[in-house]
Amino acid sequence: MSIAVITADITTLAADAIVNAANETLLGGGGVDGAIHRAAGPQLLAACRALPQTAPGVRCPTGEARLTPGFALPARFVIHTVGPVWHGGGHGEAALLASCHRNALRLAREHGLRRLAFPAISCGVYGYPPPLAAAVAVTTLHEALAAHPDFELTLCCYGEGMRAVFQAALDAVA
Ligand code: AR6
Repeated sequence: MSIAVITADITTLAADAIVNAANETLLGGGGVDGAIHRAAGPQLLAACRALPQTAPGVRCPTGEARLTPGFALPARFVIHTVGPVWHGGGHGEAALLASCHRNALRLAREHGLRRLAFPAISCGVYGYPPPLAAAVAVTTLHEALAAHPDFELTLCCYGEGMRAVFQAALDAVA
C-alpha cells in the first residue's frame, strides 16, 4: 500500500501534484496556501483568478477541487481544495473533508497524475482536531488506493506532532 507520512514543507516536493488547503476564493491566504503561492510565484495567483466563479467570489466550494499548473514549484501541478471549517463536528465536516480528498484524487486520475502529496487539510486555521481529520484523510485515501493501486500518496505534515498523529491514523487502517 502506497501511503507515506512524512514531515516536510510541501512546496519542496517534486510530486506530480501537491494539494493546497485553500479557501473558496482561491486567491491565496496564510498557512500552506500562502507558502504554495509564494513558492509557485505570481503566475499561480493569475491562474487561480482565471478559474470561473460558481458564486460571487467563490472559485472552489468547500469539498471540491480545482487544478492549476505548479509554475515555479518542483511539483508539476497544484490541486486546490477547500476543507471545512470545524464547527464541532455536527455540521457535515467529516463528509466535506472526505470529499476534498476524493475530489482531489478524481481530478488527479482525470489528468494522469499518480504521485500526490496532501497537507493536513483543515488542521490549521480551520480548526479541525488533527486526530479526527487524520482518520478521515487516511480512510478516504486508503479506499481510493484499493480501487486505484497505482497512486503513490504522501501525507505531508508540518512538524513532528502532526506527523505522529497522521502515522497513528494510518497504522489504524493499514
Ligand atoms: N507544508 C506543509 N504543511 C504546511 C505548510 C507547508 N509549507 N505550512 C503550513 N502547513 P492551514 P486549513 C500545515 O492553516 O486549516 C489559509 O489561509 C499547517 O501546519 O494552512 O485548511 C487558506 O487560505 C497545518 O497542519 O490550512 C484558508 O483560508 C496544515 O498545513 C485556510 O488557511 C493546514 O493548515 C485553510 O485552513
